[in-house]
Amino acid sequence: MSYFAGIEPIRYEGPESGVELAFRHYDPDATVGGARLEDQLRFAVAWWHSFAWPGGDPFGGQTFERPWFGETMEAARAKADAAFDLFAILGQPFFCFHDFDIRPEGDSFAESTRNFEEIVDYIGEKMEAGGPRLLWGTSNLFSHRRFMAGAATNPDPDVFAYAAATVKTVLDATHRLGGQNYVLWGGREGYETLLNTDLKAEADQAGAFLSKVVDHKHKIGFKGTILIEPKPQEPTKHQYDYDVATVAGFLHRYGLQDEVKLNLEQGHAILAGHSFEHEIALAASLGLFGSIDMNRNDYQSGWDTDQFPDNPREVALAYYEILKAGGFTTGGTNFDAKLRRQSLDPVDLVAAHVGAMDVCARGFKAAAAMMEDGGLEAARRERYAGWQSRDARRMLEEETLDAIAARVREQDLRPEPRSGRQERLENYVSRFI
Ligand code: XLS
Ligand code: NI
Ligand code: NI
Repeated sequence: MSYFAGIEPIRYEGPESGVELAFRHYDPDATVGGARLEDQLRFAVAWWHSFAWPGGDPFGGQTFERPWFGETMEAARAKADAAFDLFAILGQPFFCFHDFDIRPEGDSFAESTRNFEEIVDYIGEKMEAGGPRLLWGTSNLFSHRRFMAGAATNPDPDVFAYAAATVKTVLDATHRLGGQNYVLWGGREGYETLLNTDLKAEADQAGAFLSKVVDHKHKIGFKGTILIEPKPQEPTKHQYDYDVATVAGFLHRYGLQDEVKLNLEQGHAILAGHSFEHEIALAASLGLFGSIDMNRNDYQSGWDTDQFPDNPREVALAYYEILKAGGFTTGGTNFDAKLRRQSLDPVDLVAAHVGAMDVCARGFKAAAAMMEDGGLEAARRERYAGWQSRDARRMLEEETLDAIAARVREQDLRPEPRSGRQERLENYVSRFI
């Protein structure tokens, strides 16, 4: 019997619905911003938090009792069955996984790989039977103790090799399953103490590793996007892929800026001291925007708490930047989010996703309406209008400091400060939420 027995597929019922488990804003077939909402948002369920996470925290272990827990192939298949049962209830178009989430660890690389391939085939059959598609695959290069000092950036070359072999296997499987992207989140690529760390050596190792991943992608003909997911700290004290700006610098340093894009997570942006929309806008302005993990952090705790989104305004501002960047191509909205550890019931897992999908739909509609209205862009254009003048263009392209100084004196320039109109723009946004 299904773990989710008794829970019907969720339907769109409109904003006034009194039914607890219903979509009030997410109507997959509605046209919003010129396309179907389902195709705009491209929701994905994350295998790890939803099906593999036992509910532990630093002070206590497992709280969830899922019938599929256990390190056997039988348990792994039962987990996949439960996952596809949840997918059928939610009707979302995508899911994501790490190798580690779907297969039991073996005694050797060869055995882990055998386990993995067998489950990948099992999942592939379920996908063919009408399940959702794979938004991205990824390798877990951080949970096993062999990776405690990093994967690509490990001081031990054998760990680098083990990690490279793992990524090859998982990238191949992602390709086989028709995955749209392959994600590399930094895991333990970072350091705990500078006292034992060679920054230059570790950066060069990471650059070489990523270049090999890109080469392999081309070799096998994978058409998806390779994505790096920035995060400033946790698990290591200092993660190398700190934020968008840091990763952009890294990609340019190793000549990978045209090969790799970014998967941005709301909670990671907050940990880095940025807003989510800042990270999206910056990535877009650098041509690096790829995909998002739409899970928030608790603003007080300073941890990557991975909660489901619940704030339409924040979500709207994020989607506004995504729409400005032209919307998703291979990317989508992954819920890298976990329940709170007291949320024990099967229905909690359903409700968490339903609420999150609805908040995103609501925010997205607001963002699309703002785009269509064009008020923010008109204000922005007006603010920068002076740069359209011939003098301004010539100054950027030709004039030396000497020439500029002479012109300022000659034209007796006296720049007049103008209002930035922040409150009026905030009020404007509020009209759409
Ligand atoms: C951890 C990351 C991780 C990646 C996938 O903080 O968000 O879950 O998304 O490895
Ligand atoms: Ni995270
Ligand atoms: Ni993530």
